[in-house]
Amino acid sequence: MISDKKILVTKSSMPDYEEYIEAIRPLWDSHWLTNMGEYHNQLENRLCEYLDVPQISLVVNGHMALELAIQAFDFPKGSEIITTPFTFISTTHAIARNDLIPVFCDIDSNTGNIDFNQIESLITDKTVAILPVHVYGNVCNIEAIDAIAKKHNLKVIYDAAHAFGIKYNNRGIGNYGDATIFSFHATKVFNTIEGGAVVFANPQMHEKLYNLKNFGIRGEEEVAEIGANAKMNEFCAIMGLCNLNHIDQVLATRREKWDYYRKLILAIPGISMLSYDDNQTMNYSYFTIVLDNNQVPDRDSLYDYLKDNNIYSRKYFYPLTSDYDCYHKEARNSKLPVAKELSSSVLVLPFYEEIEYAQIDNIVALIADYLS
Ligand code: T4K
Repeated sequence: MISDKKILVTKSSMPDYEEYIEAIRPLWDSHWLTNMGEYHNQLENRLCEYLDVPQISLVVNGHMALELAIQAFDFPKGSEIITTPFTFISTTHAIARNDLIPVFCDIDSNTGNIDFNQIESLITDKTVAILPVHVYGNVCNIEAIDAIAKKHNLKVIYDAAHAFGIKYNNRGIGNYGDATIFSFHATKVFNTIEGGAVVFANPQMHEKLYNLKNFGIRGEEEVAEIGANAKMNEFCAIMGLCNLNHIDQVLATRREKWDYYRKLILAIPGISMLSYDDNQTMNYSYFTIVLDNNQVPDRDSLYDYLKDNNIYSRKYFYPLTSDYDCYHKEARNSKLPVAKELSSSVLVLPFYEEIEYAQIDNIVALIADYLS
């Protein structure tokens, strides 16, 4: 049953062409295209409301959100940050590019998130922070992480690149930890083409980030910090404003399709899905299946088989970031058996707002046939 067209792992949500064109028209009058323009500011205000956070700082992408959020804490060079290896490479790079050392902690096989039970054993006198990821929009054990951080006087910086719009205990996910970052990349449930944002618990940190994302400039004749250029431009901000007009509908459609997909896929022996906390809402971002590792054929051959049938799933997140050449040295002594096992048995199947029910049926039937 080869699909006649390529089905990719995701497909960006976009507003109608006319809506976007109409929305960008004023830029031809103002000629103001970037550097904290009107639409940048409008999007910050609307996101504060939507994400239920008191303040937010937009940046050019999720990676710079993380890199600059870490920089804003002024940790001494060579300090250690405890983090997960089961993530996109951006998370680990953001630590290393701040001249800090990523210390990899194993994960929980039920959720894919950092295993909070193992964090304390990794703390040394160089540890300054914990950087967990709400992987696939699956909320970490916030209370446990918070308690460890308080006990050892550590900062908590959440990578919520996958967790747009999620609430935990009825509060926006950005309200937890000392900082939370979001990604608004084209592949995310909400996109600004490229984009990202940071939320800090301490409101004064937003001023610091404002400077850091604009070269550290404080005034025409004053540069106080070694900043970057990480400003979101007006075309991206307007894409965000348009996409935000439809986000509730996008999430409702995703939910219906997710429930349908989930029911079918879980009927296949040897396939499971990760568990989500009862106290969180979901954003239906990544449709991730876990194959029983004793299953024959294995994950990699299923991936290849689907590809031969024009279905492009992804092995997010394999390899572990600790296994890439540039991090191998740091990870040499880490014991990460659960992360290794999960990373070799997960597969993210195509899923997006516009996926058709017939395409879901086709994907599930192919998998069932191949595994039977
Ligand atoms: N932290 C975490 C935990 C993250 O997962 C990410 C990013 C970040 C931090 C950093 O945030 P950003 O700096 O990216 O904002 C993709 C995304 O580029 C990346 O944002 C995402 N995580 C990562 C998990 O996935 P690739 O290399 O797999 O993307 P690519 O180009 O293969 O695209 C995947 C599929 O998406 C395509 O097959 C089709 C679809 N697509 C792609 C693009 C670029 C579209 O429909 N439209 C598009 O414009 O990294």
